[in-house]
Amino acid sequence: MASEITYAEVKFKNESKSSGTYLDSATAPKVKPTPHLSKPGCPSLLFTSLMALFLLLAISFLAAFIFYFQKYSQLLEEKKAVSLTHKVITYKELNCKKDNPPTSDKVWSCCPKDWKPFSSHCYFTVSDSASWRESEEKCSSMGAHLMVIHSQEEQDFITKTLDPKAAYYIGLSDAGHRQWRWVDQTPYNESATFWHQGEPNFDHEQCVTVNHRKSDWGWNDVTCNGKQKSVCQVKKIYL
Ligand code: MMA
Ligand code: CA
Repeated sequence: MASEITYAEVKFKNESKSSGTYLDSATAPKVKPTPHLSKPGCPSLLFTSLMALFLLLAISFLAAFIFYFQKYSQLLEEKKAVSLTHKVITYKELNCKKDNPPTSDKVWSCCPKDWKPFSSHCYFTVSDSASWRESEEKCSSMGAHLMVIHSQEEQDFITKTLDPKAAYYIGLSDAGHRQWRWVDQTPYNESATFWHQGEPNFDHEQCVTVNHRKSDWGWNDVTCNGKQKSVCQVKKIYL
């Protein structure tokens, strides 16, 4: 096995003389200097190249990892958005009646079991009391939203079935600065509102209930965290 030893300093003694160093270079044996690829403390070219290659690889892997991680996160977000917008609601039972005359090419108009039909919608009264937000979430979990009232007939239809001693959240709230908004994004039409006399009366009351006062049903603005019953609404299903 060949091994390499590098001498940092070599002194030559003259054989013929008992002591002393060579007097001239001609008499000194030719010592081939070991080819130094590097100075001490300086990495060899091979080592540097390997390190560079390794660094390049590491950076490439890191870049690829970041790239795919971002792609994956984006994909997850999209999937979440899709599952939110395409939420599957299963109604175990539908009550259908033949529309006469049919409003579309579909013949049957249906409401989920225990929901009350009126015009093109179905209504469900939630007797558990909750905040406005929780009530809306409850409706949403059933594929519905808090009731939106656009006519006196619609209000009369539902209030006939309600308890006059209770108040029920409807899908109307103040988006700020008395800007009333319906949960289904339909426009708030001032001329089709049914506020009780003197209502709405407090800026901090940003949610709305329908309740019975002095022999009539009407709207009252209330604080949104108060626990109230509620009415949900969903479009009829046409088959
Ligand atoms: C309560 C509360 C209000 C409502 C008034 C009407 C005292 O506050 O329900 O929202 O406007 O009653 O008197
Ligand atoms: Ca009020």
